[in-house]
Formats: sequence, structure tokens, C-alpha cells
Amino acid sequence: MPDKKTGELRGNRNLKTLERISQTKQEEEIQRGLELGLEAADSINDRSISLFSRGHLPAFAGINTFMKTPYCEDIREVGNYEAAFVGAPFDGGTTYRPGTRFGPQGVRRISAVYDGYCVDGAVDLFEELDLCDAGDIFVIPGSIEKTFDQVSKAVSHIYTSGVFPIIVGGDHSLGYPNVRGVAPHIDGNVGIIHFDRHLDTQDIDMDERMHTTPWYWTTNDHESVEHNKAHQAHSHMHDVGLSNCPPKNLVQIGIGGWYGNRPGSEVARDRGTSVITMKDFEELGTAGTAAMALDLAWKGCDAVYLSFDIDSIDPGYAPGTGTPEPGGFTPREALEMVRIIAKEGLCAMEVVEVSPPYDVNDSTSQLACRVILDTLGTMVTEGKLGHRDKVMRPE
Ligand SMILES: [Mn+2]
Repeated sequence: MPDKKTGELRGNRNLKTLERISQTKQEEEIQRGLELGLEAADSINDRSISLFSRGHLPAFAGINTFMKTPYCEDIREVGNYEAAFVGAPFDGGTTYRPGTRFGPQGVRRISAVYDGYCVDGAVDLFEELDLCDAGDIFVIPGSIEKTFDQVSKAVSHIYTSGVFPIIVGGDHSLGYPNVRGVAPHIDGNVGIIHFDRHLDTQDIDMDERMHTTPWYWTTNDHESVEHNKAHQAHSHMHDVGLSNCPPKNLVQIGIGGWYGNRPGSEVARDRGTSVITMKDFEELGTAGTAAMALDLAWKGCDAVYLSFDIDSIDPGYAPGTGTPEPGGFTPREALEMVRIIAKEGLCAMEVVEVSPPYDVNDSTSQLACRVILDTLGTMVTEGKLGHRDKVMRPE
């Protein structure tokens, strides 16, 4: 929108904002590339190019971490960063198509195309955010329960190191151990904004906790749990419901379609999770839906967690996923809602259900990457993450 007083276009305003952000990281990367990658051949006129690729360029070259950020191999050092990408390559909770164990690598691969500089967001992630790739959590392929314990402990380590966790799955069973890694460290209630075509609130699926069950185990309703036979039959599933995750603050956006919602409906109804169907979305619009989600999720809460199932985006755009369901969001709708929600700040985020073996042209992985970048970029410009104040000179 043009500025009301000056008539200046937003894009032009953004270019001026970006001009005020330092550009030291790129120079540092070039110097590092020349030092580690040696000087280029004599015929190369641009002497900032090194012999061996050690930075962002070429985008198709190199050893990929997420966004080619530093690999935090010694995980005790993760506290040196402000945000950390961490893979949870587990698809043992899948009930239809598998393959999400390759999700983190798919997202890393396509992320190499991005350089962190965004004109419509007026943000330069490399300058304004210390981001690393924490690598993957050691999941246990045959055991969902042991994987849950590994994931909660790993996420907890990142979060308690003062770092914003960006958890990339893996299937949606991870929602439960992910939140369990964060919520116990938060003084106050935690709301969850959940993009999905599916409720994911049933207790067990085919006799186990699966990717259809994360929110049953995350949100609390101790009364109904006492009466639940399935729970009593599974003594290892002891810690039902995190004490500070009320079901009403679980906002489920994009629910609908014809697959898998029958068992979860009863739980969603009994506990009173906040369900926004695709039909509701059509009536509310993107801004209205995002505003309603923020209202419901933040009510009585001190933090909000973002859970983004990539199947909430229409499979025409995001075919590489475990349980595709036509009639989902367009990428533009989903990303706009994500940006509005991220403005208020988040305690952590997850992007799940990216299954590269079913993907076409890396489109699904790329959308997952965009959900992450748009979230981070918004939080940075809103001063909820990163260090804009240190790298931007005043007007
Ligand atoms: Mn889903």
C-alpha cells in the first residue's frame, strides 16, 4: 500500500529500510570462503570468488545445512545462537504414506536457494539473526515412545539454552514430544496454533500413539483421561496432558476433508479445542482467521507455539506429504496467516509432514522452508527475535 501521506510504495519504503541494515555478514562470508576455499583461478575476474565453494554460492553447490548456516556440531554450544533449525527425521507415526524421515534433508536442500534477504518483508535474516543448524535428533526408527523421549530431551536442551527451536519433521506425532520439550519450562499457560486439515486429537490409532494423536497427549483434561480405557491399557503412556496446555487454547486451522477425523472429533468436542474449518476460513478470510487464532490461542496464555502441518496447504502446491487432502490453503493464504500470527511472537515452532519421496520439484520442501523464513523474518522485524537494534542504523 502506498503511504497515505507521501504516496510512497511499500516496496520502496522497504528498500530504504534494508539500506539501513549493515551488510557485514556477506563480506565475512567472502573472506572466510577465500581463507578456507583458496583463491580462484587466474581467469576469474571477481576475486571474491574462491576456488572451492565455502559459502552460499553457487546455491546448487556445497554441503547443505539449513540456509547454509553454521552447523552446530557441538550441541553444548547451541546457546551461542538465537535460533536453531533441528531435524526430527521420524516417520514411525505415519498411518498412510511414509517418507517424512527425509523431511529435514529435503528442507535443507531447497533452503540453499535462499540468501535471507527479503524485499517484501524488509528483513535481512543473516544480518539480523544468529541462526544455526543443530543437525538432527537421534530418533529410534522402530520405537515411537523412545523417539518421543529423545525428541523432548533434545528440544528442551535447545529451548533452555535460550534458543528459538525450529523443529522440522518428521510426522505429526512429534507435536507432542516437541511441546513437551518447551511447555514445562514456561511459567504460565501455552497456546498452540495448529495448521492442519486434520484434528490429530484422538487418543490412540491402531493401538499406538501415532501422527493422528499428538494433541490428545499434549492438551490436558484429566477428568476424561481417568475414564479412558485405552489410556489405562497403556501404562507407559502415563503423562497425559501437559498441565499448562489447555485445550481451548489449541486453535486448529484448516480442518476438513474426508480422512481420519472421526476418532479425533469426540476428543475435540469433549475438551473443547478451538476448531476453525476451511469453511470458517472462507468466511473469515486470511486476516480474520489469523486474528481469531491469535485471540483464542493467547487468551490466558503467556506463550504460543506454532505447529504447521504442510498438508494444510493444498496438495496441488504441496503434494509431498503423508495424508494429502484437496481443498487446502494456497501458499499465499497460509504464509499471510503465518506472518500475522508470528507478529505476536512464538516460543517455538514446528513444520511437519513433509515427505520428499512424494514431492514434485521440491515444491513441498520449499513451502516448508518458506513457512520457517516468513515466521523468522516477521519475528525479527517485530523485535521478537534476533538483534535488529544492533545492526540497523537509525533513520
Ligand atoms: Mn494433517
